[in-house]
Amino acid sequence: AVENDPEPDSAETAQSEADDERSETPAKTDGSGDESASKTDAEPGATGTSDDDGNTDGVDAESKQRQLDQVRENPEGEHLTTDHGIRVSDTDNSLKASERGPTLMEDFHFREKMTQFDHESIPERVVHARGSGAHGYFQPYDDPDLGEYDDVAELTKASFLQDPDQKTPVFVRFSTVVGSRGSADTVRDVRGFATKFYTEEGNYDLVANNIPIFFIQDAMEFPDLVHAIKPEPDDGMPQASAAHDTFWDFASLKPEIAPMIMWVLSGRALPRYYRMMEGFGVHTFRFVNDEGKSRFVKLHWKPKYGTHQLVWDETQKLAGKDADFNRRNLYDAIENGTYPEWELGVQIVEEDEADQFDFDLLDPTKLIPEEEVPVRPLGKMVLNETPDNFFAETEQVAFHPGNVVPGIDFTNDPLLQGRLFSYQDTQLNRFGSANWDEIPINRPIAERHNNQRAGFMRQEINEGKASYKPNSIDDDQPAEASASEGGYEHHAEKIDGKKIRNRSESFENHFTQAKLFWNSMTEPEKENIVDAAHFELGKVDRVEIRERMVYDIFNNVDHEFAKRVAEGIGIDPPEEPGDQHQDHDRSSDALSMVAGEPESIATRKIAFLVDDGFEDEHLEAVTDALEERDASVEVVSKVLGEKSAADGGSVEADKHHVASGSIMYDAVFVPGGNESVETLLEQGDAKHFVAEAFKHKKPIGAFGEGTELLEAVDLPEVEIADDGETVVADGVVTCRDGDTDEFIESFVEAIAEHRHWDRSPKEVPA
Ligand code: HDD
Repeated sequence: AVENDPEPDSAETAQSEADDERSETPAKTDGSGDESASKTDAEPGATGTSDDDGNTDGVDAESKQRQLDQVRENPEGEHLTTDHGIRVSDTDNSLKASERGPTLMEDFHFREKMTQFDHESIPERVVHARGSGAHGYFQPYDDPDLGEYDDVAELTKASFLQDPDQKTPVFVRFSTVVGSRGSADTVRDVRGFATKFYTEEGNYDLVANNIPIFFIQDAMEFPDLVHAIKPEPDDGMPQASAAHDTFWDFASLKPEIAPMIMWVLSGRALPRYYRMMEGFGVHTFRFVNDEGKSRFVKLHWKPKYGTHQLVWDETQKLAGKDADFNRRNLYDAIENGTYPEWELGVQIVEEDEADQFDFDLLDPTKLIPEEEVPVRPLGKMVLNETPDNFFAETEQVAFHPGNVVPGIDFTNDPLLQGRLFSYQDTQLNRFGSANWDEIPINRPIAERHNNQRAGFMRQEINEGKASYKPNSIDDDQPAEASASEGGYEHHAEKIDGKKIRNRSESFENHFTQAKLFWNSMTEPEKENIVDAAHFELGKVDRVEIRERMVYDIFNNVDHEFAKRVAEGIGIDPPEEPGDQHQDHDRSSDALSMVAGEPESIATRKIAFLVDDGFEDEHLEAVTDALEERDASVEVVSKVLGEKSAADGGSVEADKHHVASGSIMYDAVFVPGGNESVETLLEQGDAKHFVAEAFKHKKPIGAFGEGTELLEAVDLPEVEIADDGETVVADGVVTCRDGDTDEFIESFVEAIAEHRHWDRSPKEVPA
């Protein structure tokens, strides 16, 4: 094979380049040149990479990428080889005893290729199987607004939260919970939001969700919850959905689930994009400072581009037209340079103030209203790089809430305590080895030295004779680290009690916060919750389960809500409120996704409906205005190809109707042009596009003859412009023959609203 080599030196060159890179980026040294330096004589956590911006000791935004570079493989310009490096001359024909004879055992290439293939699937995650991930960095703010606290160091000693000049690499995986690996992205479900911070003090995993509370209070119940919500065990149905008897049977018998059910029936369970959802650590954790002082904290991610939702009808259509909708948007956003971004914030509660709430801080079914304890910003996270290989990175990344760094500690939340066991255990099932932490995506950047040095698929070659402590043979190395040397010390909480299998009385009030959530919703959001309950319970065959949900759960949340649900699912509405109902009118604005101010239109995607003969001037003016504001435009037409403008220019259609739909866009615009609009008027798809956008409460704009398409669709109670004035009606912005600037200003305002929730589109067929 070497004789036929087109570039005889290429393999050698690639190898020596890789070696050069390796020697430039010593990911496993402490930078001192003295590779034998132990934690005892190194600064805590020092890993010794310095970046181009002059970041000194410790990690920088690129540290993880440099580490991953060492295992990246690129076949460009190379020959095909076996796993053992033997060049392959023919990968299509097995070795046979004569042309039409049997395949020979001796064919090592056939056997290797087939064995690899037969073994290439690993168990999917038992929950959160469907997901997508990206790389990025976290950076503390320069001057965070911490209220009565002076600085972050007063709160926690965690080093990655301190220095605004230091960027810590992260890998984030978003997921749905219930569906299998190949299920659709847009189902009604909680979303996982798991972040691995590769800090200089070791990996910190913040394994969060997009909902701030959980279904159950004790990890002991987790297998029951998951068995109930997963496809039913006899027929394996339904996929990726709670809408079936076993889930609602369980829910109707577990009043502690009430607050979470309200969130899951709301738009929070239908995030518009991953980059437009909040994240929550859920449990109360501890921040611990240098002096050992501990405070309770709740961790929050707040998205830069706002918290937004899809609507139910849209999610179902998307599941068919683009099952990868959220995954695709994550990749597109990063590749277009509009990087997803979140702010990490923290609610802080002094230990001696923990009793001020009417719930227990250790109860994971409760949240602290943001109006009572503000969320203090600590820093920002930016995702700016998509993985090179889905399996190696997104599938093999493995999180564990037990991965914490000094300055972050646990509480006795019984759900958290159980998670601290479950994640390590589940990784053993997924990887078949305790060495899952050695896989490149899971490897810390911080140095690792210990006496664990065997097991399946061990990668490291540990030097030295003694793999035990204490030892005299290897000078008792590696040495334990004191707290001042970066050693993790658990917060010394005083515990005094009887061993007991019970639940605290302070965990008992299940309905106050469910009612708080209901009270905080706007009327359109309430309507969505009621519609969702109709769908979910409408799929439940057993009447007694539907009745229990309405009478025992919803009627204790809110009497009116229970009646509205009952009406849609063939149950007699309850006559009186439930005996545990909490008659309060407290609310929290932070819980609504609709209340609040409109935002910028940056990163929104607007469809332009166009055919031959469109008015170029309208298209250009509106495109420029939207792009100036960092929104993007796609031209949608009946068929792909070039569309000619009335005045001779042209534009290329980005999408055609069969493969797209209004569901993939944030807003729609119809420019003028006699011929173009006449063609659109003959297309059911174009009319459907507008009607559907209206039904989903999206902003719609039309200029010149484009307004005729809107008239033809007959949008209920919507005034359409018929002269030079721009008319704005419920997010529908039209102008027949006037000033484009005025039209654009109104259209941009309508897009900023995201959706026009007060519209009632129920009579629109789409
Ligand atoms: Fe969990 C995965 C988040 C409760 C047991 N969980 C998993 C993932 C996320 C969460 C985001 C996906 C990680 C990834 O992308 O690889 N889980 C949560 C949150 C919870 C929670 C926010 C409540 C506050 N989980 C929870 C409990 C248990 C588990 C109570 C068990 C006692 N979770 C698991 C697991 C998974 C998992 C079985 C499956 C795959 C994995 O861990 O790595 O161990």
